[in-house]
Amino acid sequence: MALDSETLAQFLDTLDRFVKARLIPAEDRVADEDDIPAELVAEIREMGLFGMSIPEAHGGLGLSMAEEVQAAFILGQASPAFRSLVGTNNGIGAQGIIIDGTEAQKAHYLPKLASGEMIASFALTEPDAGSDAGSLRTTARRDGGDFILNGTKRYITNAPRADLFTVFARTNTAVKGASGVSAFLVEAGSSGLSLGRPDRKMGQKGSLTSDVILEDVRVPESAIIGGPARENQGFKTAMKVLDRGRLHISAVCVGAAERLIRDSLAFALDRRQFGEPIAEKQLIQAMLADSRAEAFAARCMIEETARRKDAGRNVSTEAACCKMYASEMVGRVADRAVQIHGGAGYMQEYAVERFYRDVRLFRIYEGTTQIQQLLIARNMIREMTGAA
Ligand code: COS
Repeated sequence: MALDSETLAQFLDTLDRFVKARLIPAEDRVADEDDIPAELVAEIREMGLFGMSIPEAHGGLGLSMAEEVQAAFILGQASPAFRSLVGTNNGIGAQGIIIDGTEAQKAHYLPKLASGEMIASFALTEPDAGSDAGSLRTTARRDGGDFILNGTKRYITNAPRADLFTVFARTNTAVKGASGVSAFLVEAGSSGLSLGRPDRKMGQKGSLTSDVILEDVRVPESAIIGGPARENQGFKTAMKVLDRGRLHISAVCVGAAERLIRDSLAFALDRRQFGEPIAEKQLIQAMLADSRAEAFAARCMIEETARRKDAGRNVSTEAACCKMYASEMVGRVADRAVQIHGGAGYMQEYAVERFYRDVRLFRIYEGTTQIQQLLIARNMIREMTGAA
């Protein structure tokens, strides 16, 4: 455990109260303005939420995976925009440095990411490289002790807010697949780096994404995560980062599901039809019970996988199982939540309408359900046949 149990309990309790008192009441405003008010960003920073999983030695809270998922269960109860704001600094934006970075990279960037002074972003996806991430086309051409980056990254979470990008680019153009890719740390404001217009998304308003365009962006070879020795090793960094990220997203799905269930139950107890609250109707009860059981199952899978990860085990398969199950689960729960609300569930006055759109993304980003299936089955075959 990174925190003693009393400190952890206090932190989670404070987070729970903050989510209920400050974040949930601000959800409609965030959705309307497609942005998070500056005063809330400041409060989120003060609570240390940008650095939850960054090691204490570098200014973070140093939560273990088991602890981080507990925090994500709580944070996931509010609009995903809030989680997204801090998600890249705790997850895909910072973990590459934490897992594979040099001591100098950690010392330089992690304290600023932990405090929220810098926002990090993970730039892997491209217009023609989504699920097949290894086919990315962004190039990094060596020029003496530097590299020159060219390419376009797409749907990059937090790009409009980011100060630091982890850019995956092909350093070996002779290789088409994953083995010719390196991970570079590129700061916003670098000459030749620009952003596309913020994307207009189906949901998750307030979580900002855009293209990142690289035109002859020059970086030193020391910008490779892990230093020049890790040239062409960047895809492995991406996969390790995603293993952890998928577990985190799974926990956020559980948080959202628990919120949807709570809202649905409250509505069903209040709403009367045929002379009684609809919560007394067995067909409504069946939906509530299915949702509760499925959310509980996902919670248990995630807690167990997080424990295994903290114990040093390879959890690629389990993390993919969690991501697949939890993201599909919250989709079903959101659908039932709208159904339980009836006509009201289709109206913007009720949070379930917004969550129904928001949670759709969980089945897509950080690896689609189909990619999780592919990973799980591929690992099963390898385990059975003993193939490396
Ligand atoms: N941890 C460490 N190393 C890993 C790894 C992991 N979890 N997964 C793969 N690797 C290594 C492999 O061992 C392999 O190394 P060698 O070349 O030394 O054998 C290398 O990385 C390439 O892996 P693989 O052969 O599995 O690459 P593929 O091109 O077949 O890609 C998938 C595999 C499809 C799983 C990958 O492209 C993927 O995850 N796609 C989805 C991308 C995604 O999630 N995008 C979301 C964007 S971020 S929001």
